Amino acid sequence: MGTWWKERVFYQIYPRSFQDSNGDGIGDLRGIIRRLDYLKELGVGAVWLSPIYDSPNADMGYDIRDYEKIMTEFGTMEDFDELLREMHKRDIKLIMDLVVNHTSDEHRWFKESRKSRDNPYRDYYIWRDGQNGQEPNNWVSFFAPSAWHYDEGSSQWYLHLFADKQPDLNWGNPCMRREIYDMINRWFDKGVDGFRMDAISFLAKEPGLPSGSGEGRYVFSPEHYTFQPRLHDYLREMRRECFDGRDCMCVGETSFVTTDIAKTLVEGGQEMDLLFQFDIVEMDGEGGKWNVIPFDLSRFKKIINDWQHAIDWNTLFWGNHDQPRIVSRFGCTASEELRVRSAKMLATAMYLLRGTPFLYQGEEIGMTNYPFTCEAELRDIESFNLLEQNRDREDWAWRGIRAKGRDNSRTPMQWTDAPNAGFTTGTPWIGVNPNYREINVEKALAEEDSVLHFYRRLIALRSGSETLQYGNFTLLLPDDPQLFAYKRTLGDETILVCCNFSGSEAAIPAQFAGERLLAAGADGDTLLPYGAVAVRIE
Ligand code: ISL
Ligand code: CA
Repeated sequence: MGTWWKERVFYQIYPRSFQDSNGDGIGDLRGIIRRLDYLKELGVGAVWLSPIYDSPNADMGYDIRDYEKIMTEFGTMEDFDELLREMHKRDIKLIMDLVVNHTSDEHRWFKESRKSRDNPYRDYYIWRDGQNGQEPNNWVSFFAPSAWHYDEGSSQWYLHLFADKQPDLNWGNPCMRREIYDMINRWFDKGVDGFRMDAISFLAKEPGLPSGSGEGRYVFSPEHYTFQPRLHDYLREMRRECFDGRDCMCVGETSFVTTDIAKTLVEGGQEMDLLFQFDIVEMDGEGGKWNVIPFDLSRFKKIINDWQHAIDWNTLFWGNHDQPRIVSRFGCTASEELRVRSAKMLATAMYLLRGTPFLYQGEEIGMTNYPFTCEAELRDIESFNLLEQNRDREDWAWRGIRAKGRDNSRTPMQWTDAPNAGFTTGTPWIGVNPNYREINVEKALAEEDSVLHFYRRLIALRSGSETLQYGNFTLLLPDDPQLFAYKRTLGDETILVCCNFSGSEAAIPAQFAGERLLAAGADGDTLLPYGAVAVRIE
């Protein structure tokens, strides 16, 4: 017991959209400093900061031009040092985003690399000759039709699993790896407490880069670049070179992970401490995220139960900067009452499980998806690519964007009912959700029953309870069509949680009689639609 990253609640900040301090419409580091007391009062013990490094923003900071310079719009290195100091003063840990599957094409290494085939940096990236004037293989990119881009100057193609402005680094090159480790260590020397490892599943590509099997010119081929044997070598090396011997943590963003692969990553403490799995956030997509299907409670229960038992310690999250807003997604926004209640229910369902909670900014006030209607309102390269490739079925693409587009979670944090929700005095870089007069921090603070106050109580409850932190997990009522329920036990203490995921009332089963620790929409023995209750049993 006593591991800080198991006991603290994490809060993800997307800096561009959190708080602007100088009226340029872009959130910045000084804006974050201004809101640290807010986070402290919420009960947050650690912050994950999405990338704040110098970037041309083809993918909003996930395309890094210089790992050791702060993005000009966000501030200076002095601002960063002050932010870190102010966080530590409040006993809030800071973890940074580590984006090392790729850099920006404007990174110094890539500019060198593309100069000529014999440049010393050539091998820092993945260059290949074409095949009969076409791409070296048929891999599709997440943000473009092909994962290859032809470089006129040196007459070869480079690999980019994401945008063409995000060339993949060649992890087979030991000099490149050394430079990455040195960079990580310099951030540690500054005092940061850990890293969230972006797109970490993809670092090692299958030797020979074989084409994927499937129809069509470009084929989705994750089997050739996820969890390759060498990935484990790189992660162990990184651990030895950077993490060992420090009081730090790292959490991997492990797209495509299974419970079996997860064991190899987190067991034995040799590769990563925690990981983000995708099974929950991929539940409402059929054959890809854009074919939206309804929430399926029995499937949800199975996923949670499998993960809770598969590995010792999970991450618990509903959202992040790549996901839509959870209350619009798996809750209910049909009325203000149901928005508030379902937001509380979702928090109860997820954050009393065994693992480390990661809240995404705005979730704690129940922020919702944005009613996007036209391309001018969008900013995300993934959505532009989707529209571009689906001109023949734009209605389908727009349904996907409204339900799942990443911009839903990137609209500005809603602080007050002042113009632009108190986020900026200028013009925000992306539109503020029109519902900010009803949904904002100031209003939520003033209302005892708000989602925000509920999150505070929930975090305080969890932080003060060894049973909720370290207790065993048992799924209850596995076949109930409305209720998601579970038990946490430690020593002779038992806490039961019961959540109504349906739009109809449900009777609270008799076993849930006990001291009510937390409740939303629990009316006597009835759980109202989207209600939740947590009880301590004698
Ligand atoms: O795109 C995916 C599958 O649809 C994901 O599995 C993908 O691995 C994941 O979205 C990667 O996300 C991270 O890296 C991206 C960046 O755009 C995201 O914002 C970041 O979270 C590239 O750096
Ligand atoms: Ca600013």
